[in-house]
Amino acid sequence: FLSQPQDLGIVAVGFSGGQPKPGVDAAPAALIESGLLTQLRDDLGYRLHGHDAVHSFSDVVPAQDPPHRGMKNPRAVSAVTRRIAEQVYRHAKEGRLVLTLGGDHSIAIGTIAGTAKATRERIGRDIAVIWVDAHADINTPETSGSGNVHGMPVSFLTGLARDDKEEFFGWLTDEHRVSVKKLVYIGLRDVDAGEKRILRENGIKAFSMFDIDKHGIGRVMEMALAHIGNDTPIHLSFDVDALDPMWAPSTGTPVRGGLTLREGDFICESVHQTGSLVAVDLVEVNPRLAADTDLGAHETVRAGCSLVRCALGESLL
Ligand code: 5AB
Ligand code: MN
Ligand code: MN
Ligand code: MN
Repeated sequence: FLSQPQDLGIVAVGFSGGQPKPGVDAAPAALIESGLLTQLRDDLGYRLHGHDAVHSFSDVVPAQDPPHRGMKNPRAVSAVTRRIAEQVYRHAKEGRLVLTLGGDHSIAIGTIAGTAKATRERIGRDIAVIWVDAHADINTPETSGSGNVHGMPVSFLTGLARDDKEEFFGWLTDEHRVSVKKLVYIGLRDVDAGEKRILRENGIKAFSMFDIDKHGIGRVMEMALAHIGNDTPIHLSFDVDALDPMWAPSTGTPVRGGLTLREGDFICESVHQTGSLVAVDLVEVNPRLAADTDLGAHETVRAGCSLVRCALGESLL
């Protein structure tokens, strides 16, 4: 689907406003400092675009941002994700693969909106989304117990949550949205009661850790890709907390009983192998957390780099 498959658009976003813990904004710099972009360029042969800056988009973050429908920092998250959508859109419209380094998972409102719109305009196709996460991130403002928008991106992207006002994600239109039928989850193990109801009522395809233990990751990936259908452009949104905290302790909402690093890499390799990948997000790495072990942050960054390299074809022989 890409007209320039060796051209990689980079969107590095140091944004943490979708959740309360500082530090997730430091992830893009940590990933880049550990050599990720150099590896993508020198070892995997990508031509990089937009890699010279880590964006904070502080110019669109308002000084006052009281809650709206229980959402915390709603104007900031809305404005920042809108800017991210524009940047991702510009890369994707050129036919480049787009890699976004977050940031908390609220940024996926922008990344997926951007690829969905660009892919429709460029080749007239709807994208599918593979969401790899311990969490479903499909709360509406009304079902959310926390008010943290990083637990809501999928509801806004699918249109299950909507708001008329531009400053509260009202800028999202149909061209930015994805169908619940083109969404697949992998790695779930901490899903809120309200989210379970949403998944059930909308018939959303989800492979939990139970399914992975039962069938093995190989079979789960076959089923996940079969659900999406051959020859569908894929946006992979990878929350590092899908991995077990043993591999990725430095993240805001760790949940035990997760994927091994090898299973995570395998998911990314399988998606790469389809040849249909149009965008990848890596989110929720927080180098400030579990930094007491010091190895914690380093290991998490290293795991994140590995996932991205696998999604971009490192393991191809
Ligand atoms: B993450 C929770 N469901 O809504 C909520 O890390 C957690 O992007 C959301 O997956 C976790 O606050 C968001 C309890
Ligand atoms: Mn998560
Ligand atoms: Mn998430
Ligand atoms: Mn998390």
